[in-house]
Amino acid sequence: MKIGIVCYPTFGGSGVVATELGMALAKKGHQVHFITYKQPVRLDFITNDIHFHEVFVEEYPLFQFQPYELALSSKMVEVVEMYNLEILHVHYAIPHAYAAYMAKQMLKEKGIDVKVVTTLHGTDITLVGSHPNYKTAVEFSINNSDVVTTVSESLKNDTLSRFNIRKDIKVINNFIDFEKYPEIKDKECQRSNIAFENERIISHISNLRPVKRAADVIDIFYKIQKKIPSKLLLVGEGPDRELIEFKVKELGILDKVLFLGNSNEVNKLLCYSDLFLLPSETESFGLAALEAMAAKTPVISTNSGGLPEVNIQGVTGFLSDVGDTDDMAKNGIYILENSERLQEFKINAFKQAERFSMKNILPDYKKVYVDLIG
Ligand code: GMT
Repeated sequence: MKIGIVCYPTFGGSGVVATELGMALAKKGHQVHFITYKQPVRLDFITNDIHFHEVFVEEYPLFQFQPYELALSSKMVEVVEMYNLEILHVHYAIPHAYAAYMAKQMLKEKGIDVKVVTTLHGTDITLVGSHPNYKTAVEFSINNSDVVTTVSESLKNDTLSRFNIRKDIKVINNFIDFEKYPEIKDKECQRSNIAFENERIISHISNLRPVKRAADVIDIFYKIQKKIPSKLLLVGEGPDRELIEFKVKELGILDKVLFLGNSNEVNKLLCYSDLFLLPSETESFGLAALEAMAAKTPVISTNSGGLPEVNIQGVTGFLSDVGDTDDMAKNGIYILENSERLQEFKINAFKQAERFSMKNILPDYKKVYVDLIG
């Protein structure tokens, strides 16, 4: 098959899923064309079957905002024509689904019938997409995609309740490429680089936007480390970084918190981890939690959005109400205070992650494509 993948190329979950999907398809011999404004950060696999097409928007003094959607639609038309693409798979509705609709119409005029698959990821529905500024266009482009998928049941329900949707929505969960999670726990993962022998290692990975409630991460860690000697690894960059750095300093725990910035090797960082914190306001799925679980790390999360579909209460970790940092700290201490119990949670987390392995999920996407193009 010849597939165009449109995504955000940055560290956000939707870009990660789109890139992993493209690489997996290319490994199976399909022709994959990434169409976006920068090479995707997780693209770490080169073959004849992977192509990258940069969408370039030239600055012009008249424009206050650069017309990215226009340039993206034009690029999609150009690439579909040149490489005979059969499918455009767009990740994140804004503005990708709308730009794909425009490309489809332009191609129709040339007698080309390209199929559009839209995968909704979360904030394109919950936070941004349903805002009155975007709602009409998002609803229109969902209804005019050939196939629509969401990454969780929860996001499907959110989409149906916030928009007037006439299309069937398929749920295809996010997935993990287990080849990237080798048995590195004991061999290469030198915990002594980071923590003393008696310390537990706690981690959080996100783009530090307000929806991630990074200040709650600090609160939870502060409460845990009073009872259990521990270190906190913070991976990611974003608007709340300064706020939490300030908070860490104010609480006097600067020596226990490592700010590691963005990383595209989270699997290697997670190998150190005993516990993962994800106290988000909402998560359509929580790919970061799944990545932690694939690295045998139990998860303390909120119970909002799609998180209960990933993290199982009392088995792979615990879920609490948004903002209830006392409960999250209490649960974290419960897991960490007993080594046997911690080991059990680690094994359970890994087993649950295996349910979302790429080999289980990839066939669902392939079926969508095959059903569309025959
Ligand atoms: O929230 C992020 O970190 C980025 C965002 C995105 O779209 O890039 O993530 C969303 O998509 C991920 C992949 O499907 C999901 O795992 C995240 O839960 C979702 N984020 C939210 O719903 C807040």
